[in-house]
Amino acid sequence: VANLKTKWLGHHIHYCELTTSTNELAKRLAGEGCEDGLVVIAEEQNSGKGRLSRGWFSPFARGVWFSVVLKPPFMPQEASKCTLLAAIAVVKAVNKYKGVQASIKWPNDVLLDGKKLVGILTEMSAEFGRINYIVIGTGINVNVPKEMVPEELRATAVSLADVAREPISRVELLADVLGYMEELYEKVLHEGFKPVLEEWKKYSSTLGQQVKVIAPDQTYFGEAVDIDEDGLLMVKREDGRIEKVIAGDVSIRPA
Ligand code: BT5
Repeated sequence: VANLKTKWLGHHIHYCELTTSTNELAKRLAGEGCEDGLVVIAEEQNSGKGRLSRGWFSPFARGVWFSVVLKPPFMPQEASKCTLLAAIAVVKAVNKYKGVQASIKWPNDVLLDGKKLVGILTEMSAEFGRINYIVIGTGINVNVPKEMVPEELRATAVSLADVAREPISRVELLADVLGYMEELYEKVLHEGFKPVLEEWKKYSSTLGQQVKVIAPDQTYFGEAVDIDEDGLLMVKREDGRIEKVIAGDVSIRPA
């Protein structure tokens, strides 16, 4: 990757033109004992994954579809916070382009003009209370022409090129994201997640919003007031009670 300024992240790259899902490939390579900081990139995924067995549309050469393998020393329950870390890294990188002001929708979306620009999927393998590895998969729509976007996504998906007022190099963008990821990850290793969670709040479009929380067992309205030290969203319900929302089983919508 040209322009890469990291000390270690992405110094080993596994590149392919086509794969099912870079997360699946990264998990396989991690299982075979690949190095910490391996980055798996594909020009195209024919079975890109979202959360809860949803899909991720990943057409050839139109986005940055990649996964990072990390072997962090922290507890398995901390792993999900890496999604927040990745989101900050992407927002910082894309916001350098003229005309672009993206923000983070808790927990794993980066939005631009209220539409989904990026999706992040963090997966983990742990054993005996320790992390073997985590895989952070990130998909950034760079230049997916409207007519190429599947009908059902047209109203909700956006590409960087739809908004940016300058050309975008996918390689430079990736190098930038990896640079920020490494910086944030090293901060976590030295100082814990606290400073990163604080930084996350600066880029969040969720906090302060009236939201509708759709959980499997209940639906309610409230105001997203904060995230706690575990990265859970804190929602103040109309009766004043604070509800902690766990990512994965809920959908958050502006109320
Ligand atoms: C996500 O899931 O947003 C996580 C997506 C992670 C994708 C990356 S790409 C590299 C790595 N390898 C993988 O296989 N995955 C990761 P979720 O919050 O469940 O959102 C999925 C939903 O987003 C889908 O059901 C669609 O509605 C929508 N969607 C699918 N493709 C999209 C796209 N390209 N742009 C915007 N929205 C999309």
